[in-house]
Amino acid sequence: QTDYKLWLQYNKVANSEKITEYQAINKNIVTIGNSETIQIAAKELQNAFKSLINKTVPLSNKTAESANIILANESNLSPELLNQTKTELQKINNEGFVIKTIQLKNKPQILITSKKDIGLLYGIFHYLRLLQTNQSISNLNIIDSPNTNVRILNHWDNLNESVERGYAGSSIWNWQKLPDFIDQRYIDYARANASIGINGTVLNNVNANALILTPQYLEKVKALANTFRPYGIKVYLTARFSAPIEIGKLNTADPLSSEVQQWWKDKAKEIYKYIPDFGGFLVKANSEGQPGPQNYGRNHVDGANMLADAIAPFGGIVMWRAFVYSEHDADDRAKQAYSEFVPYDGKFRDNVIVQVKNGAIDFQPREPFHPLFGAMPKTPLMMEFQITQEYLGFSTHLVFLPKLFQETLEADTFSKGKGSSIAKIIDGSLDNHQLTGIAGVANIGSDLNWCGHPFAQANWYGFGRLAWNPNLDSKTIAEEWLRMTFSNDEKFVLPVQEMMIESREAVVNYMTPLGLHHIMDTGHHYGPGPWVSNLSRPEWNPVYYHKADKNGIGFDRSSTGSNATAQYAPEVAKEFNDIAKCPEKDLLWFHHVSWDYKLKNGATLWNGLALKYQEGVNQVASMQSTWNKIKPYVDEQRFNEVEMLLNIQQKEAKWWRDACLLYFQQFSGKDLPSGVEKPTQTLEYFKSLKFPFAPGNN
Ligand code: BDP
Repeated sequence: QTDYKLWLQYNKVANSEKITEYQAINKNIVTIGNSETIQIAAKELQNAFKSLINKTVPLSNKTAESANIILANESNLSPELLNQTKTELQKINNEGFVIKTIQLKNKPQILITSKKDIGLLYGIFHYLRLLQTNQSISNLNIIDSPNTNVRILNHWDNLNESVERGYAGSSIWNWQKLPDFIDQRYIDYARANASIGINGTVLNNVNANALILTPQYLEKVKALANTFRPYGIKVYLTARFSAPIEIGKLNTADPLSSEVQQWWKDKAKEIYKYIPDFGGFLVKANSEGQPGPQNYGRNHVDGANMLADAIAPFGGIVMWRAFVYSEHDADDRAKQAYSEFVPYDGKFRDNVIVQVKNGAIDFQPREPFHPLFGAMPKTPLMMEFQITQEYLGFSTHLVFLPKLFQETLEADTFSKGKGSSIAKIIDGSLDNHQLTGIAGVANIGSDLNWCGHPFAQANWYGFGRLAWNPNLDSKTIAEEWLRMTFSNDEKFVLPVQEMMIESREAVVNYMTPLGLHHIMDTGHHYGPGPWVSNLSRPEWNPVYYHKADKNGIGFDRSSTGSNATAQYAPEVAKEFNDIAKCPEKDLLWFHHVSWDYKLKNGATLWNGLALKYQEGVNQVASMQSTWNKIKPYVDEQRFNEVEMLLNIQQKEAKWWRDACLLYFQQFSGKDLPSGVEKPTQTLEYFKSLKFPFAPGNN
């Protein structure tokens, strides 16, 4: 099946001049060194050349006359080769690479070199991307290194093989057959990740099961770690804080108890016996009912540092999540992580990194950036994005997430004055941190096409590319991905690229325009549920977030309300706090706004809101019409799949629009403006829809 190959389709290059150029330059692959990684790299080149340029390129360990593509890390370079790449090699880090056209005896050659062999693997994938996207490969001088050191997928996979918030089938980890059966998928998974520079994977759900830390499972984890190792991917696990009780027979998990500390030290030692390069722990503690240090009157620092001390002797790290909110202080959930974590700035061990979601609530179609970014300069913070589309139409809706990711990464926190972007916080450059990282909650499952929607693969791809370089432009990412995954024909690439870029704003418009958020239906978070008000905790209810009443709509987080705006640097706070200056895309996030309020385009808030919902529906219609036009460039199967999925998306965009507008209309008491289609169903109908078996909600 075509989809299974992801962005590594290696379709034959259509342009015959390019084929000739590529054939002339790639005559012989030379490897110096014999690690598994270098062998994988050479094999990948051979396979790719065969399909891209229809050529069997031999492999040897000696350079022939000319047109060799030489793979060797720094320590294996001959003095002659080293001489030609010395300055470039100084500019890369341990995972970086250099791709340079050099001369040997006056004959041009391509040298791919690095500090470590993993750089060679990243280098060949970069090189192949040039061919896949039909770029020139003469006179190359590419120097590239990842900007962050932990580029990691978070699998929310359970041991029973279900996936929390997974919409692409079940888990790809077959715990039952591990450790003896190594599914080809594990290798394909590692290869795909290596091709975009992902170097870590957390195998199991943040809502953790302590059993993963028992010998029976560690054997299985070890088998996966062995499979991933040559691809540069380290394995990490979630640590259930109460594991010492559940699997250790202790009667406490108090982080200050010496017994507990010793238990974790022994556990770490045991894990490293199985997996000598184990990456470390990801921890969700005292959040949504998960156990944590607060159960014992201790705090996040006590908990994180205890685990960090246990794992430090072996070089592991602790990724401690800041996704916390408590029911006892529900006046504004958006403020809680900041209040809880900022006092601990600078108090965590060196091998702890705090993992923060992009926004302060929960992976919404749009959120202003999380106020913790910029507020903890003495603590390394890593980004947590969600690649799986929990609140964005699952794997049914086409939404290109790198556009969303880029919006957050570019946001200016002003923490050290203008230019203090989140990208600079994440890559450690702003506050001078060595430990840096980006996590993405994976959208991968057992579906034949990995991600459930052909275009959802672009979100995995784009996440990896942005983790490598948080400054990349999402437009470039979309273009690369389209060329590699479908076709290099500009008549295809340009319109579909535009469609992808637009898709993010489309979902915002038909679900939660103008700063609305968390109005999805209970539990599954799929369709609209702005009316929901019956859940036990106030901040689980959509009505808590939109606060619609006859005076208006929106959550007042300004100084007249919860004052969440004060958690941002003064320059940012000033803007968000002032209804006239607040970007309209975030208006109802920060302000309770009257229905008659005049928007910048002169429309009243009610009319503007209704028109945004309609615009979202129109955008999906235009995505459909783009897709219909590019039919000649896409294979039938993928064309049909996307066509059907866009039809669903169109239907559901209308569902969102009609359900939300009918509901909010009860408060505004106003008619729909012209240009907005009339709903064909009643509010009662929309309220009556139930989805007891929606996927991912387990
Ligand atoms: C929310 C999900 C929930 C996760 C939680 C988390 O609804 O399933 O467990 O986030 O990130 O988005 O811990």
